[in-house]
Amino acid sequence: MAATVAGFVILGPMRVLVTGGAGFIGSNFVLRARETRPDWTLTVIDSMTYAANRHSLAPVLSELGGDGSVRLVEGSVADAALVDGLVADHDVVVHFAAESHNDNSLDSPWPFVESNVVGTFTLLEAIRKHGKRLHHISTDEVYGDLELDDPERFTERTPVNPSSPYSATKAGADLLVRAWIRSFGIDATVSNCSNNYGPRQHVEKFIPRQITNILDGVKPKVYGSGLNVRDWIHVDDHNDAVIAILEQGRLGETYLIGADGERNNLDIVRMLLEIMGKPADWFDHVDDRPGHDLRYAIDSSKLRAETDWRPRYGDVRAGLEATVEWYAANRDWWEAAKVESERTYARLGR
Ligand code: TDX
Repeated sequence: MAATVAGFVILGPMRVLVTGGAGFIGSNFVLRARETRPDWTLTVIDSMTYAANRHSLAPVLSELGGDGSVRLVEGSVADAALVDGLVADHDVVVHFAAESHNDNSLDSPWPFVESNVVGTFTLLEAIRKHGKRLHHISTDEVYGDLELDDPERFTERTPVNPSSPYSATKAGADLLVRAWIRSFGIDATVSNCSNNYGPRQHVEKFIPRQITNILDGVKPKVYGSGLNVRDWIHVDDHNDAVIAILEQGRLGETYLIGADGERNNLDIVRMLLEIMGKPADWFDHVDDRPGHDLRYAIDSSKLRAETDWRPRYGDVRAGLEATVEWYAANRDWWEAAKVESERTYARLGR
């Protein structure tokens, strides 16, 4: 059995398999890597559920008029035969594929167990068999939540304490990766990031839901009091951190990614209303999400000490302005999904 080798990884030209690469963070990763690491060969595997959109990859897919630099394979990470063949043909796997929406996990938990737990297990077995490098993408939600006035933030040493079916399956996946590192010596790293925002995020999520509501002349919908705090990071900052971990991180380690962007939901809605020229009180309070986590907050000192990564979007407001512009300019990308998503919210009463 191979032992885990701790040390800095220097990667030359390499073949990268991106799971979930047609989803929000994964597609932005592909476009960002295309721009900043032009010598990488990129393949996407994506099950193309409602949360994926092939138009997010238009600049790199020949069938959509792009440069044809990326191959998109439609299939599930829980499909062992498909995953085995793809992993064998690549050097590195960056594992974004996951069911990720808390509200859906409360409504219907099984797809979360299948994609997040069984999918990660399937990938780990292929990584182990072929001796490839894995970077596993996860979330700060695995740590549970913090009180609003707690001076502490999450660190790599915080015990996992998930609240929802979604975060429980992500915690389960993270623990599988750690066990495969310890027991089988696979070459892997893990990152847990705070809430992402930016272009190409599904309209079911908080920020794009409110932006597209306002664009449609509908008031933003705030769950409960709106005092819940999230630690916002622009998706490009997240993906730059993933690339930094791939190139400079230590094998076997977990890194927390965050950009010191703590804001409560009311602050974000008021910022969007101001950017979009609406009165500050032009929103509705709706029923709260069951078990709604109060606050997430990330201490990313380890990542900053061990890599040269620094966030480029220090200012959440500037990032939101750019995001509003993107949704205003890309109605075709979101309009159909918006109808579906609001139908689900109407059924849930939120
Ligand atoms: O309409 C809404 N109104 C509202 O007040 C929606 C959709 C959400 N909210 C609140 C709930 C949360 O406090 O906004 C906050 C953010 O909600 P989501 O966008 O659903 O994100 P969250 O539940 O915080 O989880 C997100 O961050 C961690 C991602 O969806 C996860 O995939 C990630 O792991």
